[in-house]
Amino acid sequence: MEVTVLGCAIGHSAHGGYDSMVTLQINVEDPDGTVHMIEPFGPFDVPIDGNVNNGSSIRRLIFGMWSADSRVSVTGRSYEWDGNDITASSSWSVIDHTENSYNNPYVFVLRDGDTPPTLPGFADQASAEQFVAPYIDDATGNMKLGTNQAIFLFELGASSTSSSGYDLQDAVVLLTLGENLVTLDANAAAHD
Ligand SMILES: [Ca+2]
Repeated sequence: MEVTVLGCAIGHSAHGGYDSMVTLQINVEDPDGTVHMIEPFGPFDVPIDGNVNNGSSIRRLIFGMWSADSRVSVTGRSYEWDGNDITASSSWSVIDHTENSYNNPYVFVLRDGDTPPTLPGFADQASAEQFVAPYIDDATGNMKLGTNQAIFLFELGASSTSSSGYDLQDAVVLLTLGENLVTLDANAAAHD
């Protein structure tokens, strides 16, 4: 499978303003309930080493053989800074919620044909719709994805859907399943 961070936008005004750190974990659940936790971007629990909120799109390929009826999900977590040494792990703590189920108010999953959310980004951040724009069909305004793809939109800061910070683009992650590297590369090239 291929996991691509299409972008992140979450920050805080405290301590002069800073970008929150975000870590991600991929979960593959076998039909018998065994869960494989994969950390393709660095450790989920160590934000200074696993942070993906760094302004760049990051793509990782994950090799593994899983049965066709395995369930795949993505877990996102954000961290806040205490104002001390920004490079020290001890200065970062988990923001109150970590989201790993999908299609709850804080994790929105987009598949082919779905309508992207129209929420504005918090402050001057780009909106969720702008993050997924390369995957929107101009004619319909709906998502244009392969049957092997899903985009996970995470809200990792706001604890209420009525908060102005609720914008569903704190992390935007594209998951693409493939039988082999060749099909995954062909898929990625189509969006270069
Ligand atoms: Ca945000």
